[in-house]
Amino acid sequence: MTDSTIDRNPGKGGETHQHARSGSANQAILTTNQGIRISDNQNSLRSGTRGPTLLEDFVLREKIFHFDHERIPERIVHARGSGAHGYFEATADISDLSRAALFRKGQKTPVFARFSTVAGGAGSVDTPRDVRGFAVKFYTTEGNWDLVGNNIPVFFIQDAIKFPDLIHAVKMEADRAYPQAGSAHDTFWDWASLMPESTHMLMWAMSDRALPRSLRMMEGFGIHTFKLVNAENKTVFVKFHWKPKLGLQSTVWDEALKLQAADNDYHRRDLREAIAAGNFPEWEFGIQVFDEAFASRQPYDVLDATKIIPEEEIPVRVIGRMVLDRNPDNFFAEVEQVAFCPANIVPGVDFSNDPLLQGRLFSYLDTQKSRLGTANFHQIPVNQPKCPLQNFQRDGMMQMQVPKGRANYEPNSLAAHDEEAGPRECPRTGFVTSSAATGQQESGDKLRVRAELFADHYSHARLFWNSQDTHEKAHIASSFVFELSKVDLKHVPPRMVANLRNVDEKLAKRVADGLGIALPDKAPAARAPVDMPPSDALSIHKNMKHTLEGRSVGILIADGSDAAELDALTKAVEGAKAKAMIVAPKVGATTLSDGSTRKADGQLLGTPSQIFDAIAVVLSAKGAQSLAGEAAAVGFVMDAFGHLKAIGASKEARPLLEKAGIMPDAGITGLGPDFIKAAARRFYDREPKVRMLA
Ligand code: HDE
Repeated sequence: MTDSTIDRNPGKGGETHQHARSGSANQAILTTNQGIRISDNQNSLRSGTRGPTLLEDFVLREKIFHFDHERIPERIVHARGSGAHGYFEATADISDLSRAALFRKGQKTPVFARFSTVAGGAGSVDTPRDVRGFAVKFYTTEGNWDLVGNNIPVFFIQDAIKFPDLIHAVKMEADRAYPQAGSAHDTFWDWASLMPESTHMLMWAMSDRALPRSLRMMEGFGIHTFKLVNAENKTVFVKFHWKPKLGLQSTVWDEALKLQAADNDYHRRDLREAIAAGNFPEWEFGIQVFDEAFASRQPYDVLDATKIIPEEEIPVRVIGRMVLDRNPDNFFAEVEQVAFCPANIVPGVDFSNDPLLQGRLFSYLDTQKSRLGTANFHQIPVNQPKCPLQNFQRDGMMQMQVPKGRANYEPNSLAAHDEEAGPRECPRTGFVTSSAATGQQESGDKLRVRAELFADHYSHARLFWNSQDTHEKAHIASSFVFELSKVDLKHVPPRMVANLRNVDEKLAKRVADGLGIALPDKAPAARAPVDMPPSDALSIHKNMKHTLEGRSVGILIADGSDAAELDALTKAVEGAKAKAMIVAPKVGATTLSDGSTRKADGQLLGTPSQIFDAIAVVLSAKGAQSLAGEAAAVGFVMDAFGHLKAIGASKEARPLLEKAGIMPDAGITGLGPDFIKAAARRFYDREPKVRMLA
């Protein structure tokens, strides 16, 4: 036995073994939470060698007790998420629009961002068809601003009062606790088909927006209309946008499904590895600014979160960038405990009267108290503002601060010196609600009603549909077919298709045909939809970048692969700022043509091509012949073909491609520069060759 092993065997002659790792002289010493040094972390205290464990063992009790309480209630929505630290940098002067310090040109503000799926639990998978949360906490010099948005610019509902119904319907069904992380089930479509206001969001959720390739390749949106307020208290309306530097990229549905088996943690791993490798994810931050006059001219209500403002009408003006450059040190302490709240706002930004936003202002504070167990959750490091925080709020569970003195109320006249009397409000620089600042009156009867234009449920769904290209339309129609095909309640799919007839007759027909049901009568629309000019900004395909940057290429090799070919290819992939990952039947060592050996990054059976953006096959004739008899190798190339990826192959590797039934196609190349060019994109034109879409 060496001194670095632990002897768990009973000792000779009945003596108790207590050998633990013995560290070097400067190794940290293990203690209890009270700082008491622990002599033995291997054996609990018992009465005699084979006797009962003693209650006196405070080391054991504290350790187990802490462990028993290691989990906190998971978020009711957005339970599964990944996060990172970084900074926001203001790159334009918008002092005419907002007095917020974080928007001063050149100002750098630390941020913490968390991305999430909505429906699944914390232990679910990363790639279901779902909306992604996009929440950013800006630690500004004037307090924390939380922009808690999604990767889709609209929402399912117009009024916060419907949120619990939406979430109950979409999450796992109450009696059976499945499905875990998807909307393809009875209760969701039952609810959605009865809620025509959800139609626009459904179009987005059925599109490839709900299947992002990477958290680094999706847009983010503040969704609601907010306000910016300048130093003269002049206000304008604003929508917030995040645009990824790597461009938009989504997976295809079959790929997303298979990714759930290939790597549950696909997005989480991708984000962490990119940051660890110094490939810091980056987004441009943009604003759409408009005024009351613009708002009142539109055929929709800007306070309705189921509507967008077309970028062709009001272009997005880039005013900053966010870079995520540091991984969390501890997932629980930071990603799990981060507490976002849309009500956290700074002077220079303000809320609008969007009835969905107004409901959120209350909800999040409440949820954090129950989730994190105390009103003092703002003292958890990831939630702490990075500017002075002083008030007379006191005590409560887990209070970490130790305020001095008697002054815990104001006004007071306790002290001769101001600093001993505690803080006072500051009308000059403090937050002022914009309507109060401008003297604008907000009054009216107490009513449970929505403004008239909220009754238009279809115009924007139609605008979205009309803005998609042929491939995107086929994906949307097919997703409706897939999701509704999972619904057992026979009356629900026709009701949904009846709603879709208000969006587009052809879409409704494609979905009905795909389901094999008769086209139902058109659902009556509460307000007749209007036609709006298509908007390119709504299409992923029109906003994709043909680039390999930030992507990964899987290279399949086996014994006998050509060493020079492999080296040249690896260099070319890395030169295009992508990751080259070697996949081989044996992970330890593959012997190449020149006798050298290569370690693989992944073993063939556990590393399917779904996890790569493009693949290359570098095989000798013998290697290709033997891999043609291995289902995992055939599947590797067949799936890459089905997922519309570029495939580079040496001449000798062709038999494997033939075995996989791969046809000639623009994305099938040799291993030279033509492969690097092809690997920078997907080949959507190939799709009719590989699957039947609705
Ligand atoms: Fe949330 N939402 N939400 N939500 N939401 C939560 O807060 C809620 C809504 C969003 O990474 C919860 O801390 C209500 C819209 C994100 O920690 C909870 C309503 C949008 C996250 C909550 C909405 C969002 C949440 C659950 C209707 C897009 C994850 C745990 C009025 C703009 C934040 C938590 C993170 C989280 C309530 C609607 C985005 C329960 C009542 C619209 C990204 O408080």
